[in-house]
Amino acid sequence: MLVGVDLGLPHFDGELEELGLLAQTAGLQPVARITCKRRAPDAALFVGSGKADEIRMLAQELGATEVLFDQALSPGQQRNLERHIGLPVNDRTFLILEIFAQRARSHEGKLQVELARLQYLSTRLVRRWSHLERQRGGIGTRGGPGETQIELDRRMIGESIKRTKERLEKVKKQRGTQRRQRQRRETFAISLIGYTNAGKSTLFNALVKARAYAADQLFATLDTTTRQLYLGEAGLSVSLSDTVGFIRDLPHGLVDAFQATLQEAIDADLLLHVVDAANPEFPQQIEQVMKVLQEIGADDIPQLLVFNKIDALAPDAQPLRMLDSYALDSVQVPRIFVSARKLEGITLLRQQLAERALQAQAARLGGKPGSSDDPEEAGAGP
Ligand SMILES: Nc1nc2c(ncn2[C@@H]2O[C@H](COP(=O)(O)OP(=O)(O)OP(=O)(O)O)[C@@H](O)[C@H]2O)c(=O)[nH]1
Ligand SMILES: [Mg+2]
Repeated sequence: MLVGVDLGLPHFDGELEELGLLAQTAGLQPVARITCKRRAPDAALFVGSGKADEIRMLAQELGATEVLFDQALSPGQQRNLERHIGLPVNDRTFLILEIFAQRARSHEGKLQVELARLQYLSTRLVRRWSHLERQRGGIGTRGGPGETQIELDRRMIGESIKRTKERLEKVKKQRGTQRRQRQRRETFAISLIGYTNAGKSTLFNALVKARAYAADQLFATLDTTTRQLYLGEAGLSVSLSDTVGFIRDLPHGLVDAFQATLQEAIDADLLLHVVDAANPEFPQQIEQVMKVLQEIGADDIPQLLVFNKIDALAPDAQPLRMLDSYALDSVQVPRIFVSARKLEGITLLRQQLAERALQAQAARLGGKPGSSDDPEEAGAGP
């Protein structure tokens, strides 16, 4: 059962569409959606106790097995809600962590997710041991057997966190060497970035004819895939990377854990910022992507906006020109319209990429004496 609480914030999703998609991606089937309005969250239950009763009754009636909140719950609120409703209660953060855990494939990805989960869990330990808590309450003194157990588990988690961090450090060092090798190759590097489900993997496949996993799920891609893309138009090859999608309110532990991966993924000469033009929320999604880019210090990399899914736009919403510009943080950025699925606009996109790769090459060669400032070439024109 999905629950959303409208606290008057701009990105409130009244249909709980994204939460529903997240739930489905995690393998759950939404049976009902409940939303309500509040000026501020209730300290104990997040919603009022009347609303909590309503959730409990509807959940019983429909046979729901879990309640998911679109907003982040404090460990205390989560615990109280579980007691009140009698079902597991989780929030968006937990759901995203679950999906990342299910999806992670590479050794490093698994370690990163593990770290983020351990950190999330360490603040919420108590609720898994609620029977011990009751026991402690019954005795009426602090420091009973329950508390000792919790402390023990905390310490174990603390040690796991330390171990995972160490292993992660080791993997990162290895990857650092790989990256230096790549930088020496001097190929023009392009990364596909964008909000989750925008169509990055579909576009990646359309461009390199690879078969990256694309699905109507959130976070279909977690690990970065890189391929060579030959641009006949320019007579050169560039590297193209498909990366993990961004989402609003990405859990903090995850941002930290994935920072290295994200930074490496977007360690590019050009970012192809893919946007789901058919999603009415696209301006907010662009904003979220820009925010993450800023957080990881990548907002100065040149961008080319790719407005995807034009096949899904109504006839009266079709673009007038396939290439124009769009104001990103009040800077005009070139924008191109495509349909990765119907392979529309791909040729134009390739031309754009070729142009940029050639410009970069000219700039690089221009730095070296005697190559592009060739006097014969300069005098050859009419
Ligand atoms: N109608 C339409 N659907 C598209 C287009 N491109 C992609 N899709 C669909 O959008 C969904 C998401 O596509 P993906 O390529 O997996 O998106 P992604 O950005 O890689 O998503 P994550 O890896 O989850 O971040 C899939 O169901 C695609 O079939 C398009 O041009 N038109
Ligand atoms: Mg993908």
